[in-house]
Amino acid sequence: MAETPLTTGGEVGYLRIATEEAYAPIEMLDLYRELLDEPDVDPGFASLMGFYLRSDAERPAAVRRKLADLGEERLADMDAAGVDHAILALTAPGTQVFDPARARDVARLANERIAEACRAHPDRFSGLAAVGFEDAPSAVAELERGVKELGLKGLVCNSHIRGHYLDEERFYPILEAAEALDVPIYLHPQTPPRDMIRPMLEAGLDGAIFGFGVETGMHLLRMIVRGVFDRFPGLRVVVGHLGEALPFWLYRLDYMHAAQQRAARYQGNPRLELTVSEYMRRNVWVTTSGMAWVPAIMFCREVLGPDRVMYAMDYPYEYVPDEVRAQDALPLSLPELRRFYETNAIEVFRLDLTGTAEAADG
Ligand code: 1DF
Ligand code: MN
Repeated sequence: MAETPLTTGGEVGYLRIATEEAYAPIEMLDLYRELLDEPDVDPGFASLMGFYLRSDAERPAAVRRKLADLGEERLADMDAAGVDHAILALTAPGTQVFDPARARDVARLANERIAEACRAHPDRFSGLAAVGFEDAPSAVAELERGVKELGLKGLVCNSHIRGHYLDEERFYPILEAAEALDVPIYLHPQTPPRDMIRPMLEAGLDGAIFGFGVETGMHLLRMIVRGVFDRFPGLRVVVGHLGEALPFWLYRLDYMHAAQQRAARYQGNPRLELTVSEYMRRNVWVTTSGMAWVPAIMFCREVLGPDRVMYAMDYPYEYVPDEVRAQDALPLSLPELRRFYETNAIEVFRLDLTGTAEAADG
C-alpha cells in the first residue's frame, strides 16, 4: 500500500486533528522551579518536573522549549507531521500542584495564552480551559469564561487534585457546569499522589511509562463506580493513551462490579443504572496519544465503537512523524480514517472548522 503523504490541508481525504497537545506558560514553569525547591515537595511532581526542568539531556531540553511555544516552531512541527489542527491543553500537572489562589491565577494565564493562539491561528489551534479545581465556584466561573468568552472547547483535568478525585461531591459544581456548557472534560494523566507512588517510584515506573496510566485509569473508574455518570448522564469525558488500559479490562470490570453490587459489598458505593462498559460506551471517548499501535487501536474500536476512538499525538512529549504514517496505514476505509482523524474530534469537542481547509468533500 502506498504511503499517505504527511501533508496538511485535507488532500489525503481528511484533516488530522491532534487532540492531546500540551502547552506551558513559561511563568508556570518558573513557579514549578520554586515549588521543586520546597522541603516537602510532592514526590511525583519532583520526579516529573525535576526531570523536565532540570535535566540537560536533549529530549527534556527540547520538551521545555516546545512546551512554551505557540507559534513558529509548533506550527512547523505540525506541518512536518501532517497535523492540521491541534487541541491545546495546559500540560500536566497544570494547576493541580498549587494552592487554590495560585491555581486560579495560573489557570487564567494559561487560558488567555491558549485563546490568543487560537485567535491568531483559528485553522490550526483549538484549546481547552484550565481551572483551579479546589475552589469550585471560581473554577466554574473560569470554565464559563473560558468557553463563552474565550471560545475554549472543553476542560482539562490533569488527574488527581492534590490526592483528590473528581467523584468527590466538592467537585460536582464543576462537572455540572461542563455538562451544562456541553463541553467535554479531558482527563489527562499526572504522576500518582504521595500515598500511591512509593512502590512505583523506586522502580522508575511512576511516570508516562506506567504510573500515569494506572492512576488516571483508576480516576476514571472512580468516577464511574461512584455514580458520577448517573448524576451527570450527559457528561463527556475524553481520556488519552487508548483509555489508560480500561478497554482491555472491560470484561472483568463488568463481571466483578456486578458481583460486588449483588452482594452490596461496598456500602459507600451507589447502585449503578448501567454496567461499567455501558458508561464507557456512553460517556467516554479515547485518544491514541502515545499509543500509535495498530492492534491496540483496532481492539479499542471493536470494544468501544468506532465513534469513540480518535487521534492524538501528545506533542511535545511524543513527536514522531512516523506514528502518523502508522495510523494512516490502519486497516480502515477512507471514511473510517476520516472519522478517526477528523469527525470524532469535531463532534466530541464541537469544533467549528468551517472556513478552514476542509477535507475531501469540504
Ligand atoms: C509525559 C507524557 C509527560 C505525557 C506529560 O506531561 C504527558 C512524559 C507532563 O513522557 O513524561 O502529558 N503523556 O500524556 O503521555
Ligand atoms: Mn499528554
